[in-house]
Amino acid sequence: MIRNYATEEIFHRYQSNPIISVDDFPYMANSVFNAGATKVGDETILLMRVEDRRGMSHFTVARSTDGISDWRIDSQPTMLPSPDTNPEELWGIEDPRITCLEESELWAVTYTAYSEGGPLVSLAVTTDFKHFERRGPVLPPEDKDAALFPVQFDGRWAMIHRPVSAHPYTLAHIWITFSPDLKHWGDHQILIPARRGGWWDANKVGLSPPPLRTTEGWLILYHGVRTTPSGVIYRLGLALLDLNDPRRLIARSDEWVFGPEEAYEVSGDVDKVVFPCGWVLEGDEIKLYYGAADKCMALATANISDVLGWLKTHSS
Ligand code: BMA
Repeated sequence: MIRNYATEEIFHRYQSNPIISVDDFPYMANSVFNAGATKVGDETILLMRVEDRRGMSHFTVARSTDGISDWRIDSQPTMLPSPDTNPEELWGIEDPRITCLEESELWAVTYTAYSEGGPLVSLAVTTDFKHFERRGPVLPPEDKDAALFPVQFDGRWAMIHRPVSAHPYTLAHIWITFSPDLKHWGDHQILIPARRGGWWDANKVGLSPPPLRTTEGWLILYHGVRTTPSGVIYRLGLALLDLNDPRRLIARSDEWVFGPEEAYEVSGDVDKVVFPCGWVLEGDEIKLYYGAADKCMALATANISDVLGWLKTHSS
């Protein structure tokens, strides 16, 4: 079989990466990574996961006019875990994904709440990224890597997520589920299965940033977790879903499109990890915000038509 091997990189790292590290912080913390991202007016907002020096995570907002530099970081944590009111947040809150719900002008934040029963998916909404209204846990443990679509499909919200089964032979696949009210979820099905064997995304995959609407379909960036004798490697691949029926997978890349290479991605609290939870599309340019080695925040950019073109020629 003749196939196309990639000849050039599609995502380009910002030359002054990392864009934010704990050295930039107004208070002491262990690490800042895996931020959700969105635009509010002219500003880019990063809702960053910050791990404190006890090992527990909370969220802090950073704002920038160009989405690249001069980040203004809230002087105190913006959203702390609240185990008194929300026991599922006992060991912290992690990896927020932001979706602007278009009809309501409400931002939905899906995040991992680290409960005594394991990590689960929680939902909060905000209008200003200062105050957050918790809607509580929406999917039980173990489940992570969830994000909503910005629009409804036939009157129902859709959410992508990644449950993990306790069954030893079951792989960790990406799933999709639907809800009439953002509270009750059903019609669960596998959306992007983990591959098997020697693939870069064998055994465990998860959604990275929320789905991005393009003329060709919903663009998905997902991570594949490769287990090696020296630890895991988190890399990223692309997929495309049907615009009207997001259960339909139109394309999926065979190669990974982005992986850890630079020193700040290869060495940190967890080595060899690139983990984006947010991206912003402005004109033709995607700005991809990713956690690097569970230690700092970095930026890469890509042209949307290059990304879609690459996916067409690198789909299995
Ligand atoms: C995943 C998540 C991420 C983390 C990644 C690599 O399971 O917990 O928050 O960045 O592992 O450690």
